[in-house]
Amino acid sequence: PQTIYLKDYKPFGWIIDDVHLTFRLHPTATRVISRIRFRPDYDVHDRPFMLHGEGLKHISAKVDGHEVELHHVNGGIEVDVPHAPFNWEAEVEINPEANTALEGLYMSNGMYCTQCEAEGFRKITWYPDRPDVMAQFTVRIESDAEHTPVMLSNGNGLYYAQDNTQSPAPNISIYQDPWPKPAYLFALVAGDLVAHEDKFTTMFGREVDLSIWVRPGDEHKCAFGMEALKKSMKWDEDVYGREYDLDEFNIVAVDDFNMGAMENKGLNIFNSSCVLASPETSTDGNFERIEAIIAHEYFHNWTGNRITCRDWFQLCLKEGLTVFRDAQFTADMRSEPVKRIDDVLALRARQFPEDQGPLSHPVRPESFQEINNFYTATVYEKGAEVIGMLKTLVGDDAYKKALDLYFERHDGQACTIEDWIQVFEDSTDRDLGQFKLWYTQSGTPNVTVREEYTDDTFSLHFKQSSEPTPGQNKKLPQVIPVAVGLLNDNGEEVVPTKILELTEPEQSFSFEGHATRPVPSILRGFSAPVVLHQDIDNSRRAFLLANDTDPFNRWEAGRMLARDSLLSSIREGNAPNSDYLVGLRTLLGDTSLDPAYRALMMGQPSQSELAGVLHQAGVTPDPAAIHAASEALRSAKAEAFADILPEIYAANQVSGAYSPDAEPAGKRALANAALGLITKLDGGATAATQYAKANNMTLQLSALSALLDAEAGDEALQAFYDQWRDDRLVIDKWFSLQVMHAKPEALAKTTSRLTNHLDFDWKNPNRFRSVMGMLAAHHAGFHHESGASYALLADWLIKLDPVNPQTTARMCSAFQTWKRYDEDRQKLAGAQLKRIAEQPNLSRDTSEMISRIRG
Ligand code: DPP
Ligand code: ZN
Repeated sequence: PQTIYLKDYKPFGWIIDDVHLTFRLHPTATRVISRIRFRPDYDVHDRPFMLHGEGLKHISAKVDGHEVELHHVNGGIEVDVPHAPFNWEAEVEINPEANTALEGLYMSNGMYCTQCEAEGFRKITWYPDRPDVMAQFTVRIESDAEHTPVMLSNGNGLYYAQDNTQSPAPNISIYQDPWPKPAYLFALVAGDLVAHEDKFTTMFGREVDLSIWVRPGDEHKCAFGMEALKKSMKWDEDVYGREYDLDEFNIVAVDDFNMGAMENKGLNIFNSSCVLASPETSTDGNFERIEAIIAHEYFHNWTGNRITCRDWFQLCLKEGLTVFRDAQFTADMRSEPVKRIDDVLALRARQFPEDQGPLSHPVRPESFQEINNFYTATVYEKGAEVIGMLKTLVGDDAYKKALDLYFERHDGQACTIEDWIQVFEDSTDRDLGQFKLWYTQSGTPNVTVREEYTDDTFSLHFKQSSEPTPGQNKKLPQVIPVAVGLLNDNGEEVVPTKILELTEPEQSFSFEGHATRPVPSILRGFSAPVVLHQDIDNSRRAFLLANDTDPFNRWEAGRMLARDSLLSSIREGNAPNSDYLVGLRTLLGDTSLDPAYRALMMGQPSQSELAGVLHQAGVTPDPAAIHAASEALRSAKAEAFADILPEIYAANQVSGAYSPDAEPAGKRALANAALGLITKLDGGATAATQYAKANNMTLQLSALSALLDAEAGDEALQAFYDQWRDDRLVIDKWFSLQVMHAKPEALAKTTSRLTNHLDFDWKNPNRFRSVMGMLAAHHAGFHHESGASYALLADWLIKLDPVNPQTTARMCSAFQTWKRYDEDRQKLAGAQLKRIAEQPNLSRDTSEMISRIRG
């Protein structure tokens, strides 16, 4: 496959005045007629005229009314055209039903839908399918009346009617999008859908019709999403001054979808798992995620759609910023510290392993073979961290000024990271040259700090360094904002949070006038995505756990105690650390603390996180030992807290009607964390009672999970299946839970059995992920010494690749950590990677992933 480089970027050479598309829908033979007005971009129009296209059955192509010859080139066609404005008219045929890759126009449960990001539009018609070509679209959809009463596209609906001059009479729908957009934001939906409707009046008085479109039967799962949408619209006005810009806003739920959701202009398409919600079928976690994703896609209307990316290397321009914005939104709607901790947990679970392994790449990559492989934790989550650091460095007011300038200067444009940084330089007079390394340099920086106290002066001596990563051997020092506060022996804050700016490989900062030695709290709020190395003992951590005035670092102190306890039992067989157990006990009993926060405190580092920490420290992780130590710590906590757990459980029961708000959800989270430990003591008795009484999915699922943990879940598992067999999203959970709770040695067998279940519809990405994603996430079982799970996953990747390359390639990252482990495991995993690599006709997506992972 061909590698594409950022440095080779060239503009298209032509400008599009407008695009008219007509779709004559048919499940196996849809006709797409395009009429496009092109004119030369006189600065750059010396190249051949090239249009993308993939898998199109060509019918005709005309330039100014005359049929033209197509010269097929890699990825599309070249055509001889005049060096002057001209009209392009083409007709192609496509087969939505055969489109199992779910890119372009495809069918899901009898409904037509599209996914065009990143390069799906080229599977619909000949077009310059690149984000820097922006145009106004008018779309006419024609279809058989019976099966597709609802037909939607981007922008505003202009016309809907049945054409009785034809027989049978087709439905006709016309949409016009007044805002120029790149093709990746194109969308079309047609099917038998019903709407949950509402209205929103914008800050300047525009009345917007809002609809969430679902299959008949799902109407009762839309209300929460609609509220989330209205909150998002209001928040973007209040916080960023951004108004919605069309007369309608449509969301459609689709069962077969590769990603979470897609921000198509005025017509967002959602994986049904990311929009449909009801108390009976969705957990608190589902509700929170749905609220965040609706916000995310809505916020893209300005950060992504009105201002888009010049090329796909700039993906973080829209994704990093939009993730950052949705995180701000969630923090405002719910709890800021809890959201921050959740985000750091996710960053460490997904981005750190990526950045510390063979898939490491900069937030703005410099080359790719398949762009779909770069919708990564690094681009999204580290991309958002970079924006958070920028805001920390320039301050809130300057951030706001810079964003106003960004919207004013670049509205309607396709931009680069250079444009983004320029806006901050112009509005703050700061040189951000070194800061830009966050976009271009891959790898997670290490920051080491040493403390010194002499003559009333307290000093912090920092060092920063980064390991080599693929393609980048030498690293330059980065700008690292380190938020620091100082406490006295009584736990009072003597120096409030201050931002230290690290720019050198080694740098010191002093605090004068401290008659007694202060205790520093470093990297407050996780002010930079780095690994902090601090040589401090357990008693210091216990002090910070008890006293830190920064809620993130207080949680982090407990986390580090848990981590060190686990590492010392893995490496030296030591019993759980008493500083941790004592400190945590005090905290759990502190009812002045938010229950959601206390629930987070009860967690401990995941097994794969521990494996990563050991690997970074030069120790080969043993998955079985890590598993044993993790279980032992949980049991030790259960015993140590046996007397307080029932009270915590009882005090955090929520009565009355279900609400997914932060407060009751936090209580349920704490009660359920307590239930997990109680189950270690009572063998599942409390969980069984909760299961029997549960009237919402949060309680039902956590009870089932506890029962499975106690190996007392068979009956409940069957009951759960019988109750929910007709609800796809709940059955996904049923599959996942069984994989998650398998014993390490039985994981491959359990998973294999589940793949033979009648409901294992492996072509549905959600179902595939609910099983295979959990297999990969089961650390001790996936890395079991038998290698059985490696082989099973490889079998399924090989099977899925010809059907759906994108979902296959995404799942390959399960193998990204394979070189952490011992030689025997490396041999087993390596053999499976080789087997995948040697498949004939492997997709570009999967072949790129496997070759990067093999290194
Ligand atoms: N652009 C989508 C999102 O991140 C993913 N395709 O919202
Ligand atoms: Zn996004």
